[in-house]
Amino acid sequence: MSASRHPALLSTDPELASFVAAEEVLQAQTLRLIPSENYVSAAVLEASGTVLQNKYSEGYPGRRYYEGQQNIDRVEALAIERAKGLFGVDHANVQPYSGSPANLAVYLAFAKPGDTVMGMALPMGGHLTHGWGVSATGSWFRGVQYGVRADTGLIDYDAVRDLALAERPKLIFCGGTALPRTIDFAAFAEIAREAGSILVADVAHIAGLIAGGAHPSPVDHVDVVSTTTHKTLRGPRGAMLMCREEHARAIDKAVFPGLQGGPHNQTTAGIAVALHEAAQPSFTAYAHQVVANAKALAAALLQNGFDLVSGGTDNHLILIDLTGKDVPGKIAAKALDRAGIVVNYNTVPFDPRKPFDPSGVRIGTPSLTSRGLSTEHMPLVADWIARSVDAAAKGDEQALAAIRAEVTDLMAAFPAPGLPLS
Ligand code: DSN
Repeated sequence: MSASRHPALLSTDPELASFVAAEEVLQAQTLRLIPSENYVSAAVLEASGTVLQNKYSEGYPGRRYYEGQQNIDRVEALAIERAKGLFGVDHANVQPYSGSPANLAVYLAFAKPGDTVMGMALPMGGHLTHGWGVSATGSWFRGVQYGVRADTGLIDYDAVRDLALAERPKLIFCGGTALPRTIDFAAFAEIAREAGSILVADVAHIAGLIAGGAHPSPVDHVDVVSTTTHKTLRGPRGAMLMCREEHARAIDKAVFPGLQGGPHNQTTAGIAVALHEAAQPSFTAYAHQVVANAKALAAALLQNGFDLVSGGTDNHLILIDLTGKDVPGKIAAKALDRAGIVVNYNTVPFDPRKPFDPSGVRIGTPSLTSRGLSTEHMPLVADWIARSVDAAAKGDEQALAAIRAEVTDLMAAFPAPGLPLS
């Protein structure tokens, strides 16, 4: 870490400073393929570390329980206006601390404990908070879950409809964490209308693609849009809930005072900056490049003999099914990490293995696109992945070290936003 970058931290707490410095090096040198991660800009980093942190602001702009809100109100109002403008919504709440609290606030707004709620099963690509059993949402509510078809890996909309009409859930969640294909929000809306359910689109993974016009928007189809702000949207760790005016009061009451205390104002500032960045033409180009890179990477992986869930991707995310290889997901992910390629192991639909030792590896292109890699680099990335999985099967640490050197070399040529060392 350079003294000029974090001088006070370095002098007050050199041990902690050394961890941050090591993380800066790691993020600069590695090829980060976790699809829910990204690099924020230097401006977002700066906004997220300001004195706004020092304020308590329970309430909403103009309606606070604390004084001294002259500037905080302007920050939050700006973030709200930018969210409304970018996504074309009536109402935005920018206070949820992250995606799970945001989703919990939706339950609080529209359901009572014990009510039936519906979402995609976690091992099929859904999220814990969509009613999965080990989550509070699956134990305080009665979660019923849909999945994908075994033969196509695609959402089975007929099965979703049958389940919704049989169960009449209070809430239906669409969206997830390992879905490589476009979500048909209109189809979900039709199902939710027939079932009399509130429809929630959890677009955490694809919010940046939606903002940049690289994925259809759910806004005209759903009751509530829930999103984190730090994935493809490239903001700080936080979340937003957006809805039509008719649901605004219920959503705001659920976030505060229902679930949370004071908003994290420094994060709100970072969100405002990220929303401003996402409204620029360069972000539209970024979002489309994320998808183009993912499609090119998927094609190159198929050429290298990998099986991909659903056969490819429409968005930023690829789910590699290693069932046919000698190497399960966790061993592959750890070998890739040693090769300087950071991924996460993941269940695949109908996975015969356990979630902590599953058959898949989940990758995505948001971070590498933020560094300027383009479709021409994707065959090389696929080749590195293939060689790493092969090396993992053979226990060939030398091969992994050689790939790591190649990765470090390429990454040095593509500086990452917000990092001094790239
Ligand atoms: N953050 C989500 C993801 O990695 O997709 C999981 O909650």
